[in-house]
Amino acid sequence: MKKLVAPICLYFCLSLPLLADAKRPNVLFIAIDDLRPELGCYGSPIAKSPVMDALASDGLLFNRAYCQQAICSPSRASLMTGARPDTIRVVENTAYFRELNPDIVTLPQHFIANGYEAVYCGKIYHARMTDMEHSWSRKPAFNRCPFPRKRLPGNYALPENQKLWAENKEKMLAKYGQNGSGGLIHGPAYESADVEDHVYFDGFNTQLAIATLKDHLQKKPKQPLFLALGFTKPHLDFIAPKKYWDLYDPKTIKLASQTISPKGGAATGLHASFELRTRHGIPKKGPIGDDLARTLLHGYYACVSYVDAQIGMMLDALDREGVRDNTIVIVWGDHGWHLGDMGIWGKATNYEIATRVPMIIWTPDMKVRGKSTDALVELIDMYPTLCELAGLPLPEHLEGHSFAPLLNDPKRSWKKAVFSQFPNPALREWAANPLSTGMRQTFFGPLIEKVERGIIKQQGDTWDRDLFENHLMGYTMRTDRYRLVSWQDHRDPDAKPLFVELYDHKTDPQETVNLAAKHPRKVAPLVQQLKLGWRGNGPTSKD
Ligand SMILES: [Ca+2]
Repeated sequence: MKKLVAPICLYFCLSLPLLADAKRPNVLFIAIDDLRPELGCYGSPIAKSPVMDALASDGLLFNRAYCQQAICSPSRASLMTGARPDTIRVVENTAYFRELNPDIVTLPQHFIANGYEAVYCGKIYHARMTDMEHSWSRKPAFNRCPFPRKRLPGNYALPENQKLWAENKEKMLAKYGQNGSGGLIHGPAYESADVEDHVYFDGFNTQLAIATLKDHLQKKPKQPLFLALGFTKPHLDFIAPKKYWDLYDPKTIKLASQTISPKGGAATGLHASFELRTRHGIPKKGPIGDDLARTLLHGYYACVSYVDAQIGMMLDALDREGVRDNTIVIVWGDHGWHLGDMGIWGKATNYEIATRVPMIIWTPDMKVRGKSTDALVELIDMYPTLCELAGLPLPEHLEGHSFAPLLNDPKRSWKKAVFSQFPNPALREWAANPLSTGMRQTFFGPLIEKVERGIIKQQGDTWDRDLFENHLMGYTMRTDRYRLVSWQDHRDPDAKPLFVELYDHKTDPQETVNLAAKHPRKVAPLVQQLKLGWRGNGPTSKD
């Protein structure tokens, strides 16, 4: 034995740092804005997504992944901090998680602390809340990108659309002033221009990410890289190069099949499609006609295919640079989207269509490939998962569970329930902010009054304007079989819910009938289960 001591010691002394570097995988972290799980690999007969389909066929597809809140900033802030919206107090788009949680350690920040370089291209956090100081260790290689960033007015490439956007901007500013016009300035809801991919933001950012990968590998070949690439499509406006529109025959595009609100559902559970209606050419009230709906769907699918093609270029770059076999790839969407489903357009609800997200993971050494899992998982689980897969310790503040065990055993039993939340969709602005006076003065005023009348009628004596506008929170829980939505005053967790919804996915996967009033015996235990929260509904032990 004694003879072995010296060589073993020598081996470890010399090779541990090298081994650690060589074994620590890169992470390609791909975020897609407003992508609902409508891809070929999710069974869509329409969407053309060959790259993501191929990734899923060699990786693991999550059939039941859910966001924590169906709107950009809260969803992303929760995922990136590993803490839930209520914990970090980010439940609308303008609250900055870093200002409210100065010391919280984000996912890329934790990777940096463990020896990684971390860099982002495109949209990872929301808007200007980029957390540059803490979450990222370098800037992208702008100087090595083969294309310049084009500044397109309103993000449109076609002059006629740029003109419409500029005219609308002038009109809204004149009418409502700077404060009341923030979300109202838009041009058309879609654009098909015969331009190259990099002319628009997502194509440019893909090239930038590829250039940054090359730059990193040349400058720091031994340092593992956390590369985040965030796409802004298929978020409105549905803008994509013409060649992606040409992939689809509009005649084959089917409109939403469930176009009315849930029977007996919460009057406060759905909004009046504010985000879409701000666009030029979209009716400011009333239904969206079938022809327009079909064009909007066409635009959405074109954007999905555009993003899919960019992911293909990014994955090809990993292969070309020889790092694919040491890179974890994860692709996710920040929330779902109602494309006319339940009669509305947009995100920002507590229902399945808005809370369910696409998620695909691929790792070089996963043992099971090309499978999907029905396990209930949440975007908040990504932080501990990536830590586990990269061999990093887990920070104590995390409120999710690593789903790494599912990679090798996709059918194992897992969480009992997952959780999302959204403040009153009907009486909030599109950024989930409380309604401003300015909003009520816009063309939305009558729409708001109409939904408000419905809420007052449903709630009777429990209607309270301040509570419903500023303090109401819908907490929703998805179990294997049910979706429960409990509308309550978030300031008092013990108060009786103001309204409860129950949907049975075994018999009603589109959530068309609220069963809560008819089945109080089913509701009671589920309300108790909801109260146990994520801590009381974690993964079941296999043994
Ligand atoms: Ca989003």
